[in-house]
Amino acid sequence: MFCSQCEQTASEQGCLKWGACGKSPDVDALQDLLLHCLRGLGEVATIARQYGILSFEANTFTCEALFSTLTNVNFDAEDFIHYIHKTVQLRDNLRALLPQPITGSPLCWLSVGETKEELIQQGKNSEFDFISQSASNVDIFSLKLTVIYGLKGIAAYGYHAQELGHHDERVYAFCHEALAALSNADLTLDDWVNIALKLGEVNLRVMELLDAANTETYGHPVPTTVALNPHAGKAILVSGHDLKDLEELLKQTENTGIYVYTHGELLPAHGYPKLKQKYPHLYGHYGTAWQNQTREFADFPGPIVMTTNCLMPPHQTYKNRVFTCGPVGWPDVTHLSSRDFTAVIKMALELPRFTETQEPRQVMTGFARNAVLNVADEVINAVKTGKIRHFFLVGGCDGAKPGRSYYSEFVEKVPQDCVVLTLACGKFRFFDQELGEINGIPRLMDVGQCNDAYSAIQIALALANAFNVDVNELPLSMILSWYEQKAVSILLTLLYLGIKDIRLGPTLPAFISPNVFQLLQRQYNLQPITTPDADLAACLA
Ligand code: FS2
Ligand code: SF4
Repeated sequence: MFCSQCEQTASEQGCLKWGACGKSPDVDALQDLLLHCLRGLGEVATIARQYGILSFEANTFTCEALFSTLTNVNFDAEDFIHYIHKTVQLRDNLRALLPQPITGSPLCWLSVGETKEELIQQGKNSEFDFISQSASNVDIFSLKLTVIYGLKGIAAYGYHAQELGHHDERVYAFCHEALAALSNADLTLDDWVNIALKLGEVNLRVMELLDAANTETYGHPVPTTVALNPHAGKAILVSGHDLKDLEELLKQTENTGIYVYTHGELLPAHGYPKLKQKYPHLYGHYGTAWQNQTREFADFPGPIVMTTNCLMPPHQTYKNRVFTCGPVGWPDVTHLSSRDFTAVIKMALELPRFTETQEPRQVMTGFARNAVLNVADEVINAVKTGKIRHFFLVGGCDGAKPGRSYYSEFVEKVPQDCVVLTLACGKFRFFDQELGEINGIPRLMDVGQCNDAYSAIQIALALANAFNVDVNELPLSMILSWYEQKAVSILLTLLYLGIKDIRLGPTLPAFISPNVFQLLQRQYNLQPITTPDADLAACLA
């Protein structure tokens, strides 16, 4: 087994015996075989495009299948066996439409085993081949891994946009081309740097697509107060990132007396007018970031719907109350394949209710680009008059490592004349802090999910435009935390945009080789976090 795609990786090389996330070596091997087959599909789809042959099914499937291999999404071997066979079938269907046969490209013709054991062995062999073919140049290997992981991020965003009917053929074309490029032994280090930066560009496009999908469907987020204390009554908890799943559940729970709570990255859903305002039983938020779910899910009285990552190995105390949707999977956990939440609602009505009401507690969310830019004049004025000295974007993933207390300490130490923008699940370390306001502008603003990084980028670009400066000249510092592969694609987008001086932690990706990191340091002054005091002082200098 070899997997180094997330920050939680077990050693400096990667998880080699068992995933720190709970992924078994068998599932890892099946994921490797799936990727291997997707590379073949990528090659055939790229050639087919040259003949004007497009397959909508192959496009959307590529996103779903890649998304399923992202950290903490799917742990079910049977799902991967299905994805592997479907990849081969789609590849063969597309290949049959070509006017000329493809020669000299083994992945376009690869056949896969029948049994689970054969597929696992084939997956192990494919991983071994990929590593040994790349071993001669660690820096190219590092960039290939960066591209594979970044593709998973693009696929996740593409999947969510697709769910709401938004597509861009250019995104699919890039995914297929990049998958095909992994078999091209002639590509140089510079070629791989260019593919990685191109990935950042395409990721910006897919995030734009998702932003349009979310805002056109649910309205632009507005600043919204969200209750953190439970309401007496029956309850369903929804975790992950998928707004469409949440909307369907809200529709089906109308007039049932059930209160729906968000968990983790679904907190920003409360800011969307066509969710919160339309469905008053979208009551509040329960719990914090993904790594606390085993404790939080155990304490929640009702069923739990996991719409995307980050799923942890479910404990027996609540496993029978967990339901998965879309690409998410865990063996023996009920999967809802068609957004029919009847079983969830039935369980919620049978299970105990929240009985006691606690002291009211609340947080604010909904400071996405439209909300922030609506008060752009006030913000610009506050900067010009010296009332706001600096902005910090403290955003990204959370995780279990102790070094992540850096981020809460950092926010606590941000001076009174500075504003903190945040997004993604890393915010749960400080999301309920009372940071007050500057001239009516909140000092802590939740821009949204990791999926809303586009919104934060648009805020930065609009401010740069208003001040007529380059974005790197703004009084803005980016203090990022990473965990999984969406963070990889976002980082590549920021680098593609030429954004410098990003501080990244809590540790640097294991898959980035020392030479590749040096290159990023030289060109972008990308740097690891140090201590909150030292980094704050450097940002404000
Ligand atoms: Fe957090 Fe996990 Fe959002 Fe990441 S809930 S680390 O995969 O997607 O951010
Ligand atoms: Fe290890 Fe992360 Fe891969 Fe899981 S996803 S096996 S924790 S590197």
